[in-house]
Amino acid sequence: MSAGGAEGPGADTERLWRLAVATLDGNWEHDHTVPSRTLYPHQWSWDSAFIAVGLAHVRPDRAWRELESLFRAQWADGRVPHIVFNPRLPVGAYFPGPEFWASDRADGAPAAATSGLVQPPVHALTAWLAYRRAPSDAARAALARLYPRLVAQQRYLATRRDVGGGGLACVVHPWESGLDNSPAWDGPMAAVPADVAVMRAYRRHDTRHAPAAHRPTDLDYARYVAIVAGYRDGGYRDDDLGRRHPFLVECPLFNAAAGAAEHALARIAPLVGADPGPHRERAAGITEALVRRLYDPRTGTFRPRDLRTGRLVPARTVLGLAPLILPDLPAPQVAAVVTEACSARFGVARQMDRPLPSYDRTAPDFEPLRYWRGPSWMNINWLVRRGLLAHGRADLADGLRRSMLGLVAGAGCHEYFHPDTGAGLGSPAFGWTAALVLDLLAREPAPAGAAGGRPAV
Ligand code: 9WN
Repeated sequence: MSAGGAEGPGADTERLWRLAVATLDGNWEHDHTVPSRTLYPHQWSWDSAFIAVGLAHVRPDRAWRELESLFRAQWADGRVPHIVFNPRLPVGAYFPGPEFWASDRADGAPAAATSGLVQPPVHALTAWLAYRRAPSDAARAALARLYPRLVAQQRYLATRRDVGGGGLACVVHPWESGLDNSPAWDGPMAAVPADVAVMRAYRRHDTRHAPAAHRPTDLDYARYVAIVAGYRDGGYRDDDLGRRHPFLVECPLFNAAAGAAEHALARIAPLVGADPGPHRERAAGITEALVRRLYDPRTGTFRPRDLRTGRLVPARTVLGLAPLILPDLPAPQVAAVVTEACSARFGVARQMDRPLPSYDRTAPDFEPLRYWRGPSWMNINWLVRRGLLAHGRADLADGLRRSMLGLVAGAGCHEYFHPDTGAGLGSPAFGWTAALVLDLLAREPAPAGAAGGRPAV
């Protein structure tokens, strides 16, 4: 394939650009972009963040509407819900739907029906990138409106979710990690009491649109539903979680996103008349806590910590590479993570056929078709590529970029991809895949006021 390859941009670039824009336009829904018209027809939190990065290249006004519509559904305590339900859709358009989450019964929930969980806080980073891509008075005004909400999002995570007391936020459900059925959660999930028979009472929506063999199992879903039900029945309150909640994990990707958010807020603050100092301090604190609590010197990797057992989980997943996005990650950890990324487990190289898989390719339970247990995903590859660039590995970042574009050139804007064959899997018209392709294709930001964004063809 030639899209954005060493041979330079060409017809393939133009074709990809058009496909990506058409995919984003097709998924646009009055004030947000749906991840997928079929599988995920509502608004998802980290999807909207990634999507805003792509929209900033082509429809900057929509990038801000995307983020602002999400943050309008922020709860009083600062949490940004992982799903904002579109009231125009019929009951059953997604499971579990608004009737299951019952946010209207919880204190501090917004007027819109939402879930009560969060997702990785990549929004401040993407707001900063969207602004840098298309700076304007309107963009600065949008940033000024978003800034206090982004700060409140961080405060919620740093206070209500620091259940371990060590300076990191914990996730209370695998859905909060964004990598729902990653092998990283197998141990913590096995401890969650659930009976697969409960699923007889529900109708799964996902397996109507994707093969069951690609999706989490019914037992996974029984546990997902059980964890939500317990949290919901406690009013989605976070006090005393350590005593009563069955799933509590500190995730390296989630916390790396929180650290990157503080770095981004330090860049945004002067633009909106705020002090960047506290953001820099908090960023340093998160990086220090990540290294102290989640870095495993024995294997040279970052791993999630299960707060129920106090132990790091054994699986080596792509989550462990995410701390690379922190510009202040210390050199020994940078070197170790780059070594892990370049190992046979993940295969990063200057010339690579396929992007990163979501799980260690050499693991006996690597599953190339099942969701986050093997397949390649654009958002994770995009984050790791940013991390490689941040730490001076443009050579590896370029290999990753070309392999990512090769996937989409071959298969289209799919949700995820077979890690060996590159076949497209899941939804065929997926929002963040399209958005991040635009970001990979675009040149670096044009100077303020210049027309930029579209690749030379
Ligand atoms: C549950 C929307 C979301 C992504 C997640 C991905 C998947 C939902 C699901 O889809 O999760 O939140 O129904 O499987 O795992 O990362 O945000 O694209």
